[in-house]
Amino acid sequence: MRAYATERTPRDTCPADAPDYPNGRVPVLELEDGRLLLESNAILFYLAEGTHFLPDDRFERAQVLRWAFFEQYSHELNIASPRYWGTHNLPMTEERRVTLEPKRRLGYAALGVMEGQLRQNDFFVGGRYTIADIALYAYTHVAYEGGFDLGQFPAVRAWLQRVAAQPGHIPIKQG
Ligand SMILES: N[C@@H](CCC(=O)N[C@@H](CS)C(=O)NCC(=O)O)C(=O)O
Repeated sequence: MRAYATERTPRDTCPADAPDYPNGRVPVLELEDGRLLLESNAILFYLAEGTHFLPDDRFERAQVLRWAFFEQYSHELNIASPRYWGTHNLPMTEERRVTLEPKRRLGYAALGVMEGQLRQNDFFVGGRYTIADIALYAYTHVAYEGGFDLGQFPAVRAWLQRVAAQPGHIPIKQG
């Protein structure tokens, strides 16, 4: 199994209309038989099947999906993009400038939703560490690189520490 996740996939070597990379984006998981799986949360779901990172209980599995969809629709779009512009030194175009304020507002709103959940719970689903936590940890722990201040979210900060303390945790900047 191979995973392509650590580098940005250049558009010129990975065109959007290539059949295997219809979105021209990483991560992509390649299975032993050559099949490719796109979308980070689909990959998490696939890898977690049959492990304690994905609950067996029907309602809890649906809750994992709930947070995965939340991550894609409310969190990643608003928190990861400004970070990406900064970490990749992209110019602050008019289009980016116009979307920055709404992204900031919606990103903080998403962090507020997380804060509410984590005030009552150590982890997002079922009181234990699951792929819902992994999905949300990814861009939350580097949100400061996109200009987000987690100072007003103590429960989120405590949860970040709990996730980083999980066995096998590998920091993002360690290969
Ligand atoms: N919804 C996708 C988003 C993937 C995505 O946007 N990946 C970025 C890097 S984190 C990318 O490949 N960007 C390349 C580009 O936009 O050209 C997922 O969660 O897998």
